[in-house]
This record gives sequence, C-alpha cells and structure tokens, in this order.
Amino acid sequence: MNSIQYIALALCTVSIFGGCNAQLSATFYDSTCPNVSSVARGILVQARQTDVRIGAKIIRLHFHDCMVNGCDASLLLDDAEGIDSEKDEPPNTTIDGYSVLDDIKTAVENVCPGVVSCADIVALAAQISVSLDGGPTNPWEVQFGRRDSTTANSTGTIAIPSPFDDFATVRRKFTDVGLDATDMVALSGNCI
Ligand SMILES: *[C@@H]1O[C@H](CO)[C@@H](O)[C@H](O)[C@H]1NC(C)=O
Ligand SMILES: *[C@@H]1O[C@H](CO)[C@@H](O)[C@H](O)[C@H]1NC(C)=O
Ligand SMILES: CC(=O)N[C@H]1CO[C@H](CO)[C@@H](O)[C@@H]1O
Repeated sequence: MNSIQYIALALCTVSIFGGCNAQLSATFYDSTCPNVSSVARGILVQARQTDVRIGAKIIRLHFHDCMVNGCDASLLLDDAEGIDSEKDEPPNTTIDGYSVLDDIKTAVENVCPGVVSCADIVALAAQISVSLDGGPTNPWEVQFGRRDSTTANSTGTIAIPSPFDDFATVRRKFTDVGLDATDMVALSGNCI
C-alpha cells in the first residue's frame, strides 16, 4: 500500500462514520462480485439462528475497528511479526463475531476469489445486521473499495470510548471521528 492509499484509508470511514467517499463506491463490486451482499446475508441469517446477538456483536466489532485508524479490518489481525494486535487491548477483549466474519469471507471467496476485502465484509455485515435486527431494510448504502490494513495499532485503541470515560471524553472521542450526539447515543446503546 502506498502512502496516498494509506492516508485515504485513514480518512475514509464507513457511512455511519460520516464517510469520505473519494474512492469508495456502492457499485464497486457490481461486476466483480455482484452477489456479495446476498452471500453475506445468507451466512448472517444462519448464524442468527444459534446466536440472536450476533448482529449486535458485529456492529460493535465494526465500530471498534473503525475507531482506530479507520474501517480497515485492522482489528482482525492477530499478533505476528510486526503486528501488535488490537484484539488483546481492554476495549477489545470482549469483542466477538470473528468466526462468523470468517465464514462470510470463505463463502465470498467461493463465489469470487480474491476480490472482496475483509474491511468491506465487516462494513457490509454491520449494515446487514442492522436490518436483520429489525432496523430499516436498507439502513444505509454501503460504500465499497476499502483496502485491508497490513498493520494494527494497539495503543490506538485508546480512541475507543470506555465505560470509565467521563461524558466530555466520550463526546470528544465521537466528534474526533465526525460522529454527532445522535450517533453517540445509537452506538453507545449497542456497542460500548
Ligand atoms: C448470483 O446469484 C444469482 C441469483 O441468486 C445466481 O443465479 C448466480 O449464479 C449467482 N452468481 C454467482 C457468481 O454466484
Ligand atoms: C494509532 O491510533 C491513534 C489513536 O487513534 C492515533 O492517534 C495514531 O496516530 C495511530 N498511530 C498510527 C501509527 O497510525
Ligand atoms: C477504553 C479502554 O479500555 N482503553 C484502553 C485500550 O487499551 C489501551 C492500551 O492498552 C489502554 O491504555 C486504554 O485504557
């Protein structure tokens, strides 16, 4: 990834994060993976039969990924050479839903190998989860074309709101990423 892409990635968050759409597009996979949404939806519907909370878990995972260097799937990276995983940090030790995302990725790879990024899968799964949990059928249009991060930022998890933060701090952490009070209430109800 070159530095321009990296900067674009850091600036571009998903639609719930106010969204920069310089390079992202709702039609990004229309010709290369037209069935990505239906494949992801099928896996989530199935997962929900054994875990009714899976939607909330995925929305929270997406939120915690996006708060640190943008929605780049960095939260999915395990500890490795040069990678200090975000997963082990306090706000993230209670994150769940990784295996369902793995299942979606596998199913998507089966229909269009090497096309859809993990970051886009997380963003899509969060949007579908809102609808499966009783929200609007198409709560927002997912913008696609995110590139996956090759590094994690474990100390950056300090940007995630904590239940121990005072109100002003929580408010600032949301405004830092372009989210307003309504976003804060919606995401806090589901996510913190
Ligand atoms: C996409 O879905 C349509 C309708 O469900 C199906 O006919 C088609 O074969 C699928 N395409 C791929 C590439 O899986
Ligand atoms: C890590 O995340 C923090 C908090 O969001 C940010 O200030 C910092 O610039 C990030 N570090 C890198 C190397 O991206
Ligand atoms: C919200 C929260 O618990 N943040 C913690 C995330 O991890 C960093 C690094 O370990 C801590 O400094 C934060 O307090």
